[in-house]
Amino acid sequence: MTAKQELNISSMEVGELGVLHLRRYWLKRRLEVEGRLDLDSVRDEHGLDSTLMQGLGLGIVEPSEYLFHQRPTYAEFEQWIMQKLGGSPDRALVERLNKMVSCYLEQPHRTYPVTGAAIQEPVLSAANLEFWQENGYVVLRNAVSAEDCREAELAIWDFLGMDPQKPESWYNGQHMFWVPLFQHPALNKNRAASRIRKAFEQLWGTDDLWATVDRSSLNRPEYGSIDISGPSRLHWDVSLAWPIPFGVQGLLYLSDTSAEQGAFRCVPGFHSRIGQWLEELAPEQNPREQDLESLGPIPITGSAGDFVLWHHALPHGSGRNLAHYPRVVQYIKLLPHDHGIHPVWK
Ligand SMILES: O=C(O)CCC(=O)C(=O)O
Repeated sequence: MTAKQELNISSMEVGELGVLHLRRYWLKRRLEVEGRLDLDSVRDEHGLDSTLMQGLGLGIVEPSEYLFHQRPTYAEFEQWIMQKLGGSPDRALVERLNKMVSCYLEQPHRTYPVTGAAIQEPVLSAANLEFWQENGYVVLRNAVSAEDCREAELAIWDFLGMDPQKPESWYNGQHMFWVPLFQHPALNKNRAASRIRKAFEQLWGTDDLWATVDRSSLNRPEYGSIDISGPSRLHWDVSLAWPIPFGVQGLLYLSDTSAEQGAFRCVPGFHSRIGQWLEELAPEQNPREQDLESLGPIPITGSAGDFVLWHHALPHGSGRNLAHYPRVVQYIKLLPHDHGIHPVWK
């Protein structure tokens, strides 16, 4: 067995970029790759690691892959970050991140959603919020402009080397469903869209949120025997260990999406029933392997620019695309640094 190494860099030690916790994050990934990290000793830093990487505008996937494959020195890691971001993160962002790290380490985590908070310039109406409470999802219409959608959609087509007008180009190459394009001005613009931010603020009950840098997807019409079904099996992205902390996921339709066009699907209202449903399962029954289709999922349709928000306790997944044009989606989530994470994955 490989000896565990002491994690001897504190969150307060900084490098050239002056970002707290970044050096420790780098060392943790390095020790992890080498099988020398005592995971139990750092489990409660998971939210901090993830907020730091999202807050820097890097997301989780690319830094993890880079650190895993390249095993850089810390100076090289900082250089890579600057190259990804097109320069150093600006002063105001570094200050906000450093404040976040200090709060994470020093203050007790809050319970979400915060009730009674007054969010300025709300975008979800009282009827929207009532619908959310009952169904665990809500659609924010016209969250971004048609033009911003089109720019993002074109960036995705371009990245995949496909032509939206030429179906014969859609089935070339390695593409399955997910699109690992993270850094693009059009995608960043949507991540910063004020209507999307406001909707998340209203649901979390705070304006102290960080946007994730997530991938996109292109869900093509079914064709022959090629497996392009993506995450069509209903699932959860959160641990089902009880209690499930509050959490909100979201996706932006970049193309108009009808019910049969592979629309997002979820089981309305299940966030209120999941506790009892889990309790009624026998101990040997894995909740993820039950017949979730029988719970009654419905497709959530939308026009380009509409944004779907759903409670992460809803079983959800994409639909099969039985129409003629791909469904194109950008995933966007905003969350507080101290959002709850159950320590046990179930
Ligand atoms: O793209 C979709 O419709 C579903 C996405 C999904 O399953 C997920 O984000 O976990």
